[in-house]
Amino acid sequence: MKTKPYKQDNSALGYAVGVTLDRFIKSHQSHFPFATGELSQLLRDIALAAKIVSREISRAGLGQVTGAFGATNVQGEEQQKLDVVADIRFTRALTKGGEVCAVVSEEEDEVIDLQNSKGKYVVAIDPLDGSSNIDVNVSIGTIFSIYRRKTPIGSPIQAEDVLQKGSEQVAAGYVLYGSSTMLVYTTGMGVNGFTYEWSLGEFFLSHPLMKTPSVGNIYTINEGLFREMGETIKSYIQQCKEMGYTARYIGSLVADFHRNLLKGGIYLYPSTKKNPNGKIRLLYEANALAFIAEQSGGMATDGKARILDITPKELHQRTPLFIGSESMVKDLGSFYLNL
Ligand code: AFP
Repeated sequence: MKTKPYKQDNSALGYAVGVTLDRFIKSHQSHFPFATGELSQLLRDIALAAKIVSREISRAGLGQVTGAFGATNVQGEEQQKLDVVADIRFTRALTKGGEVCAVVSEEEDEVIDLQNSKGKYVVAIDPLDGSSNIDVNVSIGTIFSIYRRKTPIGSPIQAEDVLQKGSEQVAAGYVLYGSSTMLVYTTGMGVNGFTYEWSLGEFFLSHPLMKTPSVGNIYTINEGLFREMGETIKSYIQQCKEMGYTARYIGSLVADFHRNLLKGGIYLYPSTKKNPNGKIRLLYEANALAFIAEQSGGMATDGKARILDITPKELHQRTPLFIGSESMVKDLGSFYLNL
């Protein structure tokens, strides 16, 4: 009988489109010397919670999960029911997994000490980013940063464990609940994106080794705040218009960032009169996206320094954020003196 050998596609060296997230994580674990599998398990825990949250979101109009929860978070923002649901789902997954000792969440005033004497990782998370878009069926997301704790395992959690610079992240990512649900993450060796196939209950590699275009033509900013902005940023916006750039603003950072990552562009949230330190939170929004931006060839700055070099002083610290295609962020730099 004539047979035909099956031709395996090895060309992508472990980055073959269609590989499951689980298999991908496992096959890349060996790239880390002394890997124990805990970070891999932690990423799986996050993926599991993301699937559950994705399910809750997809039923948002049907269940009783839309609308305000009736409380405000530490930042004085009204919590939505799905904010609270997502916070519970992710915290539960991180607690059960056993690899994490502490969680910093947008929805919690204090650090959550998981009372896990074996956990060596700290997670900073915005469980549901873009809350104002929940009730109107527009894309929202989850953003996470993973750090190795600084103090010895088993000892009480200290400020130095949670207030680490973005450059110390061991992994970071986001989940985008959009026209499909995607998980995009990096462990410092490139950025990979996985699309969720709900009927199979699996994330599959769909966007291997993502690279952002170094030039784009999209600028993303809440221009409704124009009057509240400084002169420098106003001039930059004017230049964007003169260059014929396209304005795109969803109001969910993950969705705005993801579009610009794929198409090329710049996202700007400057300081305003209302938010003199900017609005975006350093620990669980800016740092993760800055890590991903840099890993995909882009840049992220607060207008003075690289986002990843900022030493945080507070859990819920805010920062101005300018992030996206390298040449666009550099161009913006010519408007700021020390960029
Ligand atoms: P939360 O929904 O998690 O509070 O964050 C929303 C957000 O930080 C970010 O996702 C948006 O890009 C930004 O706020 C939108 O802010 P404006 O409503 O001021 O444009």
